[in-house]
Amino acid sequence: LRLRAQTAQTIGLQELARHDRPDEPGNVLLVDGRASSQERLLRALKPIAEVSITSDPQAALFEAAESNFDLVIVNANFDGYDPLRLCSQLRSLERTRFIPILLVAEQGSDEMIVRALELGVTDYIMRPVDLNELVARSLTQIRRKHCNDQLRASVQQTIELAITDDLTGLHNRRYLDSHLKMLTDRATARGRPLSICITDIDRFKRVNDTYGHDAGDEVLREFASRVRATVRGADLACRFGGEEFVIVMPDTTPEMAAIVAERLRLMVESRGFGIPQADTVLSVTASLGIASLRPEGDTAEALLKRADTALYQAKNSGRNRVVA
Ligand code: GH3
Ligand code: MG
Ligand code: MG
Ligand code: MG
Repeated sequence: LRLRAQTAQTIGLQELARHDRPDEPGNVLLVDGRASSQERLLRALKPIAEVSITSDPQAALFEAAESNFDLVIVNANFDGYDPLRLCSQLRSLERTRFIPILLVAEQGSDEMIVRALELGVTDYIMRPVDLNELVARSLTQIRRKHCNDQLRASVQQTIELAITDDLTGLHNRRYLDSHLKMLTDRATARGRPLSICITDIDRFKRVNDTYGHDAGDEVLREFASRVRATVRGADLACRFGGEEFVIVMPDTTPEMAAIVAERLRLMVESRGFGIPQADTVLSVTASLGIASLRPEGDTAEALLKRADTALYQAKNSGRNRVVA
């Protein structure tokens, strides 16, 4: 009878392995203090997942933060170590908080299971472990993790699309509108400087009129890439509309902003813009207006307005220059 039961169990596992694989193989981290159970669980999980094994909970946390696991199985069989500590650490780290945790618990440890569920452990299974159950519960978690990953990625992608300018890949005006106030409020609260620069390509209409709209687009893309090369990581660069761009520079004094703007002006002027469509290289210049946050009290709108007025002056006083 025992033999038959074992055979049935083995067949059951193989069936599961064959017909019930997750669409992609799962990545499982098995944290288990005992070599004998490590071996047994590994054999059951192998057909459905890539399995990494460790008996050291601290190493487990490290590994989980480094790799992309779909499931962490924590076997509560450590001498003198509370496995819920690892579970709670996994839940609190940014890089591991979405990984499902399957706890393997001792019979009669109801209290521990309740605490585990409270701190965010996803599921549990009792010892002695029924391997079919282990595989079934693991598969459920791996599938759900894959679904959640896809969902998160597509939400992320949707957000990216909504805040990105298609043509240049810079942020768009919607993003600027929603972030400028936040950045100026934060600078004011912390007593930090903040400057912005508005730049507009000179006589851009001529590019379109002479070489066509596609050539104009090419100039916009190249211009954006020079903007990108000019700004720091903390700066926010966006296409404000048409051939107008805005750079928000936190922690930047008026003097520093003038240097950045002048650097961008030179970067545009000093090297021609290649237009493959027209097989030509164009000289392009831009005018720039800068303004800085007034510490005594200011608004995002007023700041933008002052930069825009400065830009207008740059245009009126001959273009290809920076006005503060
Ligand atoms: P100024 O020096 O005074 O700025 O002159 P300008 O010709 O650059 O300014 P104007 O505002 O008269 O013209 C801007 C042009 O930018 C007009 C419009 O057709 C063009 N434009 C706006 N958006 C796009 C775009 O996405 N692609 C292309 N190719 N052109 C665009
Ligand atoms: Mg204009
Ligand atoms: Mg222009
Ligand atoms: Mg314009």
